Amino acid sequence: MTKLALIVAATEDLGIGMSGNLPWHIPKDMAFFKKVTTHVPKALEQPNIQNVVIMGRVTWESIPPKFRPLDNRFNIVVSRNSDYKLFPESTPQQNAVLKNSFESALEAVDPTKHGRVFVIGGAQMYSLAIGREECSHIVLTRVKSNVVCDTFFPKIDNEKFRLASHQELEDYVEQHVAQGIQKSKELEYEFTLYIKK
Ligand code: FOL
Repeated sequence: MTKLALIVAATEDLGIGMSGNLPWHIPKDMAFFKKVTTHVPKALEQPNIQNVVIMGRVTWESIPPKFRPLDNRFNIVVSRNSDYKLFPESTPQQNAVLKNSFESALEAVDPTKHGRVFVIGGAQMYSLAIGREECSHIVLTRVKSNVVCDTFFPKIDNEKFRLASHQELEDYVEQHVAQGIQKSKELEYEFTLYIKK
């Protein structure tokens, strides 16, 4: 059973998106996202292993074209429309595939080639993933402001997940992480981790 991790930035009321985009621009959080999703755990490190990012079609379209597919990660995009073109006017990229359900996205993960599996959004993918037994970690950047959102992360059941310590977060991501409240222009945020009980 391949474990699943969710990674997300969300407000106190779990807002994650507005009109198909992120409601904020926090460069250090984006750098954290890139580092965490790219880093293959030391225990798995072998040449040619990369992590997987699973996302819905709306999230795929929200990533600036110059960053798509996310580099050094195997990108799996979910759309019920099997005719959807990930690269409408250019050649398909080998680290990006389209799957027509969350279930078939999981089946496309190959433990001999892939390291960690991250679900990176949006709301529909998170809701499908969080309920699964394989979902072991939620890497949550808590945005401490109320930003208007139209898309929300599902409620985190505290009977199923516990807030981990900062040390557990650093141990999980195998890197130093800024501790406590961070500031980015007018926004405050904090890097947190939830672990399946
Ligand atoms: N998790 C966290 N913590 N913050 C986020 O902003 C976030 N965003 C998504 C999922 N989980 C998240 C989904 N949205 C890119 C853009 C949007 C996006 C995810 C990724 C993106 O372009 N990433 C590039 C880096 C871009 C840059 O350096 O500005 C990458 O290579 O990861």
